[in-house]
Amino acid sequence: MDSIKTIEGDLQVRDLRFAILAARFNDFIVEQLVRGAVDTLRRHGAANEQIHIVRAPGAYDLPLEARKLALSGHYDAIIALGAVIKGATAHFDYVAGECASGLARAAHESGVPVAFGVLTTDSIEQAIERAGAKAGNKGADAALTALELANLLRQIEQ
Ligand code: INI
Repeated sequence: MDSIKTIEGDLQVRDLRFAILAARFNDFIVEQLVRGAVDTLRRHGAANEQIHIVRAPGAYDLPLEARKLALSGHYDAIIALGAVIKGATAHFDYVAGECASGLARAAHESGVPVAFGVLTTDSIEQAIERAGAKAGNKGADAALTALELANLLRQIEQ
C-alpha cells in the first residue's frame, strides 16, 4: 500500500471558510450542536472570521438555504444542524426525509460538501445524548466531516 498514491483530506483549517446552518426548531438541542461544531472548528485552528452561523426555521427548510450558501461561492463547506424528534411530530418521516435528501442534493448540485448534522431520533432523551452527552456531539462530528471533505476536494482539484 505504501507505493500506492492515496488522496485524503486532513483536518487542518488553513484558509477554509465554513457556514454552520442551524435550524431554530428544537433550539435547546440544536444550540448544543452549534456549540460542538464551532468548538471543533476553533480547536482545529479556525478564526471567528472563517465561520458564519446561519439560521433557518426548521430542518425541513435547511436544504434551500444550504443550496444557496453552497452556490454563493463564499464557503468551502456547509455544516447543516438540526433535530427532528419523532415523539414531537406526526410528520417526522417527511421532515427528516426531505431534509436528508435535500441536503444531499444541495451538495451534489453545488459540488460543495454539506455535512449532515441533523439528529433524527425517537425521543428527546436520544437527542440530548447526541448533543454533547454520552453519545458525543453530532455537531462536532459534522464539523470534522466538513473539514475533511473540504480538504479532500482541494486535494482532488490540485
Ligand atoms: N422541524 C425540525 O427541525 N424538527 C422537528 O422535530 C420538526 N417537527 O417536529 O415538526 C420540525 N418541523 C418544522 C419544519 O422543519 C419546517 O420548519 C416547517 O414545516 C415549515 O417549512
